[in-house]
Amino acid sequence: MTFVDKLQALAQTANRAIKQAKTLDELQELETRFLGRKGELTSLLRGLAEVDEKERPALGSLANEVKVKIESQIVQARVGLSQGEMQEQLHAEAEDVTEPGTRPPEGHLHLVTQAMREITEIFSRVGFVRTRYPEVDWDWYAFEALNMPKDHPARDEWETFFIDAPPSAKMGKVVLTPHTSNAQVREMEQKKFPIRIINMAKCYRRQMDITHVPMFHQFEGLYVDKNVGITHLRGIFDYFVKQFFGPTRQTRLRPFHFRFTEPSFEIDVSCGICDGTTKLPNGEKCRTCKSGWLELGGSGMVHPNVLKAAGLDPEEYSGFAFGWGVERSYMMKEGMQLDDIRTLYKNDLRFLQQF
Ligand code: FA5
Repeated sequence: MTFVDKLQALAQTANRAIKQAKTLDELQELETRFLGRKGELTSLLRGLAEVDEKERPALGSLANEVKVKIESQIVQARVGLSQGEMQEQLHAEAEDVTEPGTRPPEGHLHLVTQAMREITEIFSRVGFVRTRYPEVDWDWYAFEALNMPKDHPARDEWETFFIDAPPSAKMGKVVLTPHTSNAQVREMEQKKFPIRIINMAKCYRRQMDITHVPMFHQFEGLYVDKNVGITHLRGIFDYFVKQFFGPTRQTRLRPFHFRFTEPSFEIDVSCGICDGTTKLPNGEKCRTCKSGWLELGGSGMVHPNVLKAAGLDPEEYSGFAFGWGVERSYMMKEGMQLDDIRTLYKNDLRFLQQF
């Protein structure tokens, strides 16, 4: 086989192999195999030394042509393969931006938060402004200023959590507010009349059973000005109850006793299940109320001693206050017969998603 024959055979083999290469890696291997320092063309060129000296230049340039040809075939094949690979990758990674997405599950506010927003809105329509007072407060504002001196037995009902913090000589110990009534004296001290506020906050008591939770919410209304009377109290209740519970619901004031109001009342609202009749349409006795009334919360005219504790003259100013549980009010609104109030805070979505 002459040198030329060998050269042509190499060119053909290289051409075929390059055409058949399927990946860029394979092409790289072929480049090394034919054109590399230890490649087939290089070793063929070594054979030039044995060829007649006169023929050498012509054969050398022929070998160079073959080399250039193989190089350009490899470059072309490389372009073709990399475009193909890119197309494949684009196809594999393509995203259809018009495809409808998967909706994340939609949540909603906790029912107690929903109730608080609704209550705030109802009172704001008649000029009551929502205020926020500390949920950790001095004994003075939670009890003493509310006409409950130290060690008074009335305090027992507010089974209080005390904070392990240094007491103040003037203000006493630090407590987790057992009710929202700490707002009363704090608000009156500012002496901006008329006072028409709704204080809504967390309350804490050492209680836990099917009708009590250790952390719950109350909303406290306070209206103080000159010449505020029980008729105002009555009017506001009627308004709230009809807005929150429905236009057919009635209110009732029942004499009660609180140390910080005089006179004091429990407020009842007519039962929405039996419409205050104690009987259901099927003749059975209503199990929600038993008496036709549901107890909503406490209220009364601000006690003169409380006005005095805030620096006001009871001869000049008067006012009413009320404090109701948000959780209980909401349950009455919905006609819910929750057999355990703690269900509200168990975070069981099967329950919460119903509201
Ligand atoms: C009070 O807390 C008075 N401060 C209310 C008040 C304010 C009277 C202003 C007069 C003037 P009482 O302890 O009854 O009152 O609580 C009021 C309401 O809070 C109750 O009717 C109930 O709805 C709710 N409540 C009380 N304790 C709990 C509890 N542990 N869990 C859930 N709700 C509670």
